[in-house]
Amino acid sequence: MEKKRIVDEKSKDEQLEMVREDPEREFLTTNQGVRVSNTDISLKAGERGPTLLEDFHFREKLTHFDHERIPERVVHARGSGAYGYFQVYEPMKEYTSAKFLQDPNKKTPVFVRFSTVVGFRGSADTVRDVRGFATKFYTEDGNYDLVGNNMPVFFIQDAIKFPDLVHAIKPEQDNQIPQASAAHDTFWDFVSCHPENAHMIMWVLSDRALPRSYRMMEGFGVNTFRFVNSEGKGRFIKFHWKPLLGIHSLVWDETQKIAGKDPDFNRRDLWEAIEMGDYPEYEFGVQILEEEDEFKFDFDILDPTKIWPEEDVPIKWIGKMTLNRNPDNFFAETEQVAFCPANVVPGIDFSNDPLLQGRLFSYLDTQLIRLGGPNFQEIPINRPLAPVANNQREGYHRTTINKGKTSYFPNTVGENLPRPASGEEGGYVHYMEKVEGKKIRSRSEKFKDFFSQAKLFWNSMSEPEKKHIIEAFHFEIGKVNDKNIRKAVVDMFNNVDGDLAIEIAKGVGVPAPEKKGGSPVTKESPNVSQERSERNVKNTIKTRKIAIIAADGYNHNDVSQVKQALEAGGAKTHIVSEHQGMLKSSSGEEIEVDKSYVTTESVLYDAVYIPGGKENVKTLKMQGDAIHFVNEAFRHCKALGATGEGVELFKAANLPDIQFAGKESVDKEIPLVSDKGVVTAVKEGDRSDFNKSFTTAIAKHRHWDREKKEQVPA
Ligand code: HDE
Repeated sequence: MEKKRIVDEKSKDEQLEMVREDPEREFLTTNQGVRVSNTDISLKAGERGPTLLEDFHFREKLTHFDHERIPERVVHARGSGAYGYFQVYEPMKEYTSAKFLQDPNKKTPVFVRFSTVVGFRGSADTVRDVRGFATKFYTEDGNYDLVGNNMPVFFIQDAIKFPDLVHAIKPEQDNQIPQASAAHDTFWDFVSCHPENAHMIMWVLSDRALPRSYRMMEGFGVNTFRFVNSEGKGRFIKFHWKPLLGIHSLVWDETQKIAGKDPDFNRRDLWEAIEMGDYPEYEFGVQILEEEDEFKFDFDILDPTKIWPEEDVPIKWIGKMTLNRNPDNFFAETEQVAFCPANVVPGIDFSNDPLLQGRLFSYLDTQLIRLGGPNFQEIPINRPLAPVANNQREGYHRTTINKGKTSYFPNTVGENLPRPASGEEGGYVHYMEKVEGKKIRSRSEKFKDFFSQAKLFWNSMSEPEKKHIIEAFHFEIGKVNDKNIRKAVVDMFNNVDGDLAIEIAKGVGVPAPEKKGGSPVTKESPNVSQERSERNVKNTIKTRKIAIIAADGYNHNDVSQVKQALEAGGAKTHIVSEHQGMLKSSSGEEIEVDKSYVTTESVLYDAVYIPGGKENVKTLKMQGDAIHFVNEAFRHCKALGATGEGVELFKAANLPDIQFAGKESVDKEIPLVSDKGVVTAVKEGDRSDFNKSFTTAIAKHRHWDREKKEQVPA
């Protein structure tokens, strides 16, 4: 029954209907199935008397409640999940025997959990952090978990350092401050003591740490794995997820405001998109490396602080994942799901990446305590679709009722079943890697190059991205109280790029390094930049949110044409006004307000549009909230559009250095202007040209060329 549910594609309404029709749902019962006659008033000795111990319903209700919480994940505590399916494009037989990677007609069910790493379960979504991107494939060979992140490298090279890293980045020991943030002394103390962090820090301080949406971020397996084909030939691989909506981020000021205005921003975005049928899609890619090429690179391919630059090892896009169903119950599914990098299927194997090796131990270990014992695989979300048969028995919360006398192998009593499967029968056969070596606590020489790829990353950034990284350093290091730590960080990054170190030093009150340093690497890898990446799709407004700010007297012709065009492009629009209720247009039509200034904010939208209408704009000009809306969206480099008298609001907002449509001289009028993402049109009537320009401006996502306009009062 539960297995069926995972692949169940019934609509919400159909499911509700099923619930209503279920006769067993009608009456409230105790856990023993006894119908309850009153659940609002406890049993008492007299109307004003004490509560009686014999009120078994009261005691059961409270006891269950008292035990509702389970430990949250030690990292990645805050997450959101979704169901979907995966399909491969063509058989991958040459590289792997994994069955779910063979048949393009086959849909393999998946469950994905996205997460932040550092914050506790109740923290905000838009903090600067790595995002987890964990996928459970319910394959016919058993469950395969790809437990990845939205950044392709990691802080440390060996899992034995993980407790130190996490202790340093979590809130400080004495006062539990700060929440969900790296910007404090202990973390940067850790960083300055571990130069191997340098590359990952560049990613964490980049815009990658501020995703606009889980639907618009990449995913990476990070560690090096292996594909093994049916002949037993192995190849090294790295996994990639590419979002089909492109890779987009928020800006820092915006993330901080959203953390207060809507701490569930990313969670809500994922939920709503799926509810509305805008199913997130990601292509699945692999970088494949022949074993004979293992030592061909100037980095060690087992080092998780290094990428395999795509210029050296291209990505092969081999399939697509679609997320099309929200969970029914957050706790049962998203909270109780247990991912583990050791959950592999035949055809996928491990490498000796020392971070991966440690991860193989850690996940099961933590789940034994988090989910209360060794039987958590029986929880529906964790149960494989493939049949399970073994001799493991008993333990807390056992639900399987095993039949028969035997729980050992081999046996003569139970027909010697279940028995191990050979490779031909689908048994998992570990890759026969030759391993030889002295027991030693050491890493190979190439692991010691900490700065070359941090420099490669820096070289690959666009100018706005570089600026954002420097600003992120100013915030993060600026929050560090101990000046010695601030100085140590500056000196550490002097090994990456001398100019970067000078820029960091300027903002954090410590002297620049005495001698300008820097790695000699000049190579670039444009796809590590979001802005320069060929995967950063900028030709669609699908699922973008646009605020239409209006008041009574708005121009109905403007609103209906613009709204229709945006929605035809797949965007969502909200009418925003001073209060909820109805607005009356200049020609008498009415429109319903979706959000008021009290219930929303410009930071929750991708673009803002102001329609014409004399009275409309007269009112808006008097509303500080409307002006602030425009200013703030401008400051965050979002597309802004106005038609007719709406342009006057932009003028009133003093948007710096922007050309507007309208009269240029007494006898010359420019009907439409698109300037740095600010699109304005005058003249009544057809809005199709405006719609085209505005749509293009929104699709660009952000207009960095006006970012230096810090004089905007928002
Ligand atoms: Fe994890 N990690 N991790 N991690 N990780 C956990 O497992 C750990 C690492 C990742 O949505 C924990 O069940 C060690 C890299 C994700 O449920 C824990 C090391 C990557 C999730 C754990 C790493 C990840 C986790 C906490 C070696 C990207 C959330 C709760 C340094 C490839 C999965 C749990 C979900 C969760 C250990 C490093 C991704 C403690 C020892 C690298 C997405 O077991």
